[in-house]
Amino acid sequence: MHDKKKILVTAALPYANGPLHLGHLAGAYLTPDLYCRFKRLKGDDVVFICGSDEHGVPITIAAEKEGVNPQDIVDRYHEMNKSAFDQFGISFDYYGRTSSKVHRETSQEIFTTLYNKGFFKKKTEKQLYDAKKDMFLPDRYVKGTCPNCDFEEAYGDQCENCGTSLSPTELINPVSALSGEKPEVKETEHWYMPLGDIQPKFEEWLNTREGWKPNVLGQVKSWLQDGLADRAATRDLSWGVPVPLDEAEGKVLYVWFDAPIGYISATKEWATEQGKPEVWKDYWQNEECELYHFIGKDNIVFHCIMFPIMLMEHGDYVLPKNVPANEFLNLEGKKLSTSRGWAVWLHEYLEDFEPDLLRYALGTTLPESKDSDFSWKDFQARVNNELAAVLGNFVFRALSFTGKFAEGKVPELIDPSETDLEALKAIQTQKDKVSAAYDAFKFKEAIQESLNLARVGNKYFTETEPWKTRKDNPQACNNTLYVSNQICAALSVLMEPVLPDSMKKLRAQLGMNNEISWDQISDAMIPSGTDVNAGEVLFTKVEDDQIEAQIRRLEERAAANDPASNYPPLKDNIEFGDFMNLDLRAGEILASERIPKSDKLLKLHVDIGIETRTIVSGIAKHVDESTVVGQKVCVVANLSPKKLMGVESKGMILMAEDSEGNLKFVETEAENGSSIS
Ligand code: B3M
Ligand code: ZN
Repeated sequence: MHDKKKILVTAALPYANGPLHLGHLAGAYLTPDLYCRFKRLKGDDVVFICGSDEHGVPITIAAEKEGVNPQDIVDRYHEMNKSAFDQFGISFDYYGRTSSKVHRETSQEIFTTLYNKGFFKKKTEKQLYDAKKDMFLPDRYVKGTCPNCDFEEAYGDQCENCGTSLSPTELINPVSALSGEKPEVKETEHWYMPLGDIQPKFEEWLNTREGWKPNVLGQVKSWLQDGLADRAATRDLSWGVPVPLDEAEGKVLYVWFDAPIGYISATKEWATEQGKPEVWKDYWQNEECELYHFIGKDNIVFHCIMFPIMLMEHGDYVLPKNVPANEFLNLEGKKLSTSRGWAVWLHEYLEDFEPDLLRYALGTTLPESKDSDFSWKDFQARVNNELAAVLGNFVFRALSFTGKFAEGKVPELIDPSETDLEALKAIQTQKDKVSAAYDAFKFKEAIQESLNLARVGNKYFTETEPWKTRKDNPQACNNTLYVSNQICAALSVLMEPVLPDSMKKLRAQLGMNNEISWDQISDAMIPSGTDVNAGEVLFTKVEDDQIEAQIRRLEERAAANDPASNYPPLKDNIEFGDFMNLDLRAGEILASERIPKSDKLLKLHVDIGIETRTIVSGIAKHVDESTVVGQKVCVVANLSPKKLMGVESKGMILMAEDSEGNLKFVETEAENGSSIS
């Protein structure tokens, strides 16, 4: 037995501003769950922490979009996300939320300690301000052109096109995301973390870390190479943890200052829930405790640099032993995008398939060291060719054969052959390989090596031909069944981290209880004489039409979210002559009056060069009546006159309809009377 280690695992706190999708699961939640399940099996003392990130601009912007309070948004998505994780078997010990009282107090305490140590630099500086909304515009409240790559939709904190981290004042042509107005520049005061000053000390610490993934170290080194810049720990916002300083009225902590502290506050709440309120210190304030942050690559700078520096300067907390960040998961070859509807939502997935299938399919395609791709066809192939054809098939062959030809009991092993012994030896070999892979954060490898034991089992079963030996050499047949049952039992623990529900079913078939451990994996796990039963098959094949339905749903939603789809489809071609029959003229509105009893119609006098016409136009709801006089327009001049609400209309004014149904004039610079063709 190895010593029981204290292991504290955190998974990035998802913003409670929308539902979770596949990318979340593959990025930051499945891997720590695999790790924790493995470590628990090893007998380590594991605490697995996550929760909702309920502050920051992503939350307030979501609230503004829906016209509700930020609290309504976080309440809704906190519950929804907590439940989705639960259904996928993500085995958090505690799922907290950063709007809790404990979190507010913990964040304020950490800020105050750092403040008293003289950590922060107070700066007066110019920031963008929306005069119409009367508020400063930090982070995502401003959009504009990226100074690095000219992308026009860059946010004030980051350009999503080139990845550069930005500050709002760096944006070219900034506009307020709230009002669309050009922001003003106004002075304000903030407390900055002087990360650059701590850089030498930080680098010394970083050099003591071992086994960090190259994709993580690469990003960290590049930040360090550029030199760490000061970063504000406070914001001019009303939603968040209030800055605990009298002179900071109306300011809150920067969301990336308070969110990682959420790991600590959630651990405190977990300890209280255990009835041992002080026990959180055994993890956070214990040099022997191993702390691991599991995140996606966009969170690397915060977890690998900023949060460690905060904790280092505070002095009372452990620093991470490793931050095994994943890269991104794409979907069907394209970048996931919630706004464009290119995502598979977890709650939707659960309507159609078992959680274990996705855990396996994602576990074998994880973006561990580079971006990877999830496709529904690959999902089907993983389920059918690996789970059903290899694992499920082996288990079914072994157990149904035992049922039919050994009275449903694990037989005795007597005079085993070389082949029997080889197969039994594979249990230990695969156990060691899987264990080493988990310890090295190589999750795909761990899962593949686990499945390899079932491959060994299938090959062995085929080679030893129990359907033949049962007639001419019954003991050889019994030996095959003994060995196969031991392999099934080993698999039921080996594959437990990735397939918790199915392996529980398998153990029930094998007459095993659920108090399992890694050490228990051996070549003699279930004694001869144990009753086993084949029961239901563990995995059923996914059919083509099920996969086609998923792909269709994805494409339909993407099409519905595509702005181009809101325009009417193009009409059929016409002949040149048909077009030439139209008499289109440049004109100008000279006068406008409302038509009584109509909220749509305007009676317009339009100068079309040759004459002045009366035209009735259904645009009253779309134009500003005070500015229509003097408006240059295009007119269909040879339309047969028509009476509308008692007024004869001679012609039509061309209007363009946008994707939301708003009408705008088609303007022209040509002099009145000019023929348009
Ligand atoms: N909520 C960002 C994200 O969801 C942020 C993570 C916080 S972890 C302390 O990607
Ligand atoms: Zn850019």
